[in-house]
Amino acid sequence: MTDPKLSIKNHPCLSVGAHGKYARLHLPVAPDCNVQCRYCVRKYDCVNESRPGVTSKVLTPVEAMQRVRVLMEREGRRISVIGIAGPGDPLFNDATIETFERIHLEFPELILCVSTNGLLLPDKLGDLVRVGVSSVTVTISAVSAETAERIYSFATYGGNRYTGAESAALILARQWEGLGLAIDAGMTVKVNTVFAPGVNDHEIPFIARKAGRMDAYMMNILPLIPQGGFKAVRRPGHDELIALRTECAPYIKQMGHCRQCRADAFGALGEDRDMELEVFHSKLGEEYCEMVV
Ligand code: CLF
Ligand code: SF4
Repeated sequence: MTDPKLSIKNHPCLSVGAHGKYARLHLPVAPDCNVQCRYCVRKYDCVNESRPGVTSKVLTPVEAMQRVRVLMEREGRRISVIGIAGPGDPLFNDATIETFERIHLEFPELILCVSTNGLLLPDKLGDLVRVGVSSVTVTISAVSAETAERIYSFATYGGNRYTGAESAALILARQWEGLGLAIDAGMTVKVNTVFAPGVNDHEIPFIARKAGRMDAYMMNILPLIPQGGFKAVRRPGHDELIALRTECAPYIKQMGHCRQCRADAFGALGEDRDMELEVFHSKLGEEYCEMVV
């Protein structure tokens, strides 16, 4: 695992000082998801971490590794973090651990970062530690099962499908357990919370307080992108987002520079190179590499 101090200092999401200086590369190797958030339209990237856009082209671990090699060769000094953030839940896809393992063997200096809905975090934590992941984001948008039930419609776990109150309670329990275990394992843990006005705003300060008490490093409150079953819920305005972050700030450090980037994003935050089509020839091989980065 990367030195925890460096994994914060050089991480463009965790450090305001690093966000204009260092780039992160997201590898879209995780298409499947084990829960259904009601605001998620599955043809897009996971909106717990990303904004909807052109669907990411899913890469295999081998293709992901080629992308890492090409970009490290081209601008390695600027890249500090490799993240896996979808398009589904990274921990529900075996390709995630395999990809991290390959990267860690070849580029041990890179900070490895994963974003998850948390359902599988207690089960996969040992694998994440083994392959060198030092930074974890868990999306937690409720503290009560009633509110969680309004957010999630089902969960698949251990071969069973859970719905209603049962799935809400399962998801919440696993999220908080995973968060605590990841902190105990020495990881830097960020909580992402989707702010859906009228649905969970009253619980967000409680999430902040609980996560702060457990020593999570940072909270990122993301404004809802209204779609799917949440189409009728409005997107919160800038002022109410700032007010909520201010209310939560005494409990846990707040992130204010998130760009809700895509599962295949590349560049410094806000650079928006993820929206460009970059076509180039790999210096490393003969293969022609067409990438959306
Ligand atoms: Fe990616 Fe997320 Fe890691 Fe950053 S993004 S997996 S913590 S390396 Fe960053 Fe993008 Fe916001 Fe995420 S700006 S959506 S917070
Ligand atoms: Fe969609 Fe992400 Fe929720 Fe899965 S965890 S349903 S991909 S928003």
